[in-house]
Amino acid sequence: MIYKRSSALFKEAQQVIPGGVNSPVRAFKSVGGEPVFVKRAKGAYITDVDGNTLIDFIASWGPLILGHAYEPVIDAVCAKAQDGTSFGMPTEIETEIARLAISMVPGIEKIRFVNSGTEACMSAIRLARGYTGREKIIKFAGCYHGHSDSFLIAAGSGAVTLGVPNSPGVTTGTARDTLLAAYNNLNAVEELISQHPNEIACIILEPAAGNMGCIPPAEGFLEGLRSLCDKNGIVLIFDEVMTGFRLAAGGAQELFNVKADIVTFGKVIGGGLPVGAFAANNEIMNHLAPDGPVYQAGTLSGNPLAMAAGLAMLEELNDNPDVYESLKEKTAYLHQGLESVLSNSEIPYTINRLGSMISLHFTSEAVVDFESSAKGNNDTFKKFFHGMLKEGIYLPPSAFESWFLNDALNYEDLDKCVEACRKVVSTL
Ligand code: KE4
Repeated sequence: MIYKRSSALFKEAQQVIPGGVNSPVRAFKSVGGEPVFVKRAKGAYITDVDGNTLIDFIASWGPLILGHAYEPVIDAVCAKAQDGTSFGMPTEIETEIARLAISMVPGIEKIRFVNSGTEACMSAIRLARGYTGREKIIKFAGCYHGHSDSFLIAAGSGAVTLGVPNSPGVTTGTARDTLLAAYNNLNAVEELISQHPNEIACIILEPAAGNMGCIPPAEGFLEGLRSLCDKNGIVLIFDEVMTGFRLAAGGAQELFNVKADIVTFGKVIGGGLPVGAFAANNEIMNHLAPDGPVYQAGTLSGNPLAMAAGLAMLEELNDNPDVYESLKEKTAYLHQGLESVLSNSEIPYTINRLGSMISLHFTSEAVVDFESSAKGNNDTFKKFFHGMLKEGIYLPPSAFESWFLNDALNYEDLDKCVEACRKVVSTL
């Protein structure tokens, strides 16, 4: 694979954009080397600026669950654009997609659209704080909810409890209100609740984590959080930016049959355009401006082009629910293929999988939280990533990410991924 043009474009980009990218994970910092610049993509295949064709296992970090440049989405956006791109006034299509999302997702009665998953999660914790009158939040080490200050908090020393900023610019005051627990550890949550009686507004988590690699919730974990929140008047927030409309039409709430109080969305709900959303029952959502006192706003929220893309995507998923079984079977097939290669190698590995999310960790330990995910051998991952890229397989450029399958992938593509894995593993 030649990356001459990508390399030249990267040098140019770095002159005018920090790190040459508009989102850090794209810069290949954790795998080394230089990012690939995309020219176009269709279905499961990316064509980069050097003319290389890559089989895509990121799907733009999740949104493109039906593949790139999906006709109904493209047609909807092109048609909508003829009528104008933005008005800052209410439009009918916002109600249409709101009605459809509410019909697909359990337990929500109203939904507010924003422009990113970050905005959705940031607004959801403000709503929870406004609704409960409490200030602290509990999040889990390794879960990512976007880049707003309350979430850029790493674990304190020792036991994962008092948050400390993990980015300059986040104040200690903000960090003080973010409490941390280890994912899948109910006792840690109980401990925090007993240390902070009546102070905790919400618990926010990825109901199945995708930002430590893919980590499904342990048996009883979600149910346990639901009952702790009920007992202590705490709002349970499922951050379904990744899992929403991906694990099932009704997301993780449907898959695990556990109800959150507030659910956040991103990625799939926008069909590849910038859309985030947060939703809850009327009692909670009616606290939101302009009906209620909790303020939240956005010039491009509910943008007609983004709504057209999202509506077309949700309609496709709602009308063809078999896609979830198809994605699950393809991901299981891939899992089996990777196992068949790795189990015959000397390399310690663990594969986690849930629905169309899968991740490969170069550790023999079970990966159940951030600490165990961090035990993966990153040097091996780097070599694996670049080896697979050379074979035309595009994986997430970080060991702390989930792979996302799209339904445009066929079994031949999956076999190519397994064959590439076989070749690369023999060189590790
Ligand atoms: P955005 O602001 O990037 O749209 O969404 C933030 C977010 C919130 N919640 C979850 C569970 C998420 O996974 C994300 C964003 N995911 C990352 C990938 N792990 C986006 C990729 C990037 O940062 O460029």
